Amino acid sequence: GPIGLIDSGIGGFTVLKELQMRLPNENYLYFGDSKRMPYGERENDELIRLGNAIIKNLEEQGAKAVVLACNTLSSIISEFTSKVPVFSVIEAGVQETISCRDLGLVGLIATTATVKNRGYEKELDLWNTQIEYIAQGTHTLGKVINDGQGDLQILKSNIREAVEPILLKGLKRGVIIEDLLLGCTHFPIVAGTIRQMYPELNLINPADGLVRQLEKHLQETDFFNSRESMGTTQILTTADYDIFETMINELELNCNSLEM
Ligand code: DGN
Repeated sequence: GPIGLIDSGIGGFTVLKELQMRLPNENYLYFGDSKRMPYGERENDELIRLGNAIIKNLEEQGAKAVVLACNTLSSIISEFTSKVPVFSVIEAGVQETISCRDLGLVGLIATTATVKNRGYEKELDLWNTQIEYIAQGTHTLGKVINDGQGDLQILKSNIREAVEPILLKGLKRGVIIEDLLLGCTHFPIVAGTIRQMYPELNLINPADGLVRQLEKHLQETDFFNSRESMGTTQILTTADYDIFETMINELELNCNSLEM
């Protein structure tokens, strides 16, 4: 069966991209719930209902594993029930953080819901580190990116509004923040712009850790797809067909079908 991925829109494409590059023989089934974008502004009880319904749908289509390619959903992962293993970008993001450094302050930008749910902090607590996240939620950046980024100045001011408070909080504690975790899967799409604005920051993308985790899981179970041929990718979305099509081309994703 395929590996299922879930996001509220095109954000999960940044995870799909890494997966396709590193595990090209697998089949993928991507569910983008663009109609209900942004998840980051929704209440948990609604997110639980939406997430469980999509997981069930992917399972019914034969998914052998589900990747929550959305930090907002990952921040409430314990609320989901599934028959197959569920992978979280937050767990992967924390492991990526730990592989970057073992102490100090790390900047984190995410949706308002991810920050409110303390998704990253709770996961980090499970590890014995002296790392602390300085988190800043953004109401708008994910949506701006999902809508096609629009005007560059608007994009930049959204990025600035999210990043500046983190740098300031660091300075108030006498620390120059060096690492910034992109805690929403939409953000790596504009990593180039963030890098251009803040060349001194090392950007952490949870997708890198997620690919490693999933690869390990597939190797340890009998689910590893050892065939030689390229896998297939099916993409489903509940809205914004044109934006999906544009981003598939822009990110050069392998896509066998796009349906709405
Ligand atoms: N891409 C999702 C995330 O990683 O949190 C949510 C984006 C959104 O719904 N604003």
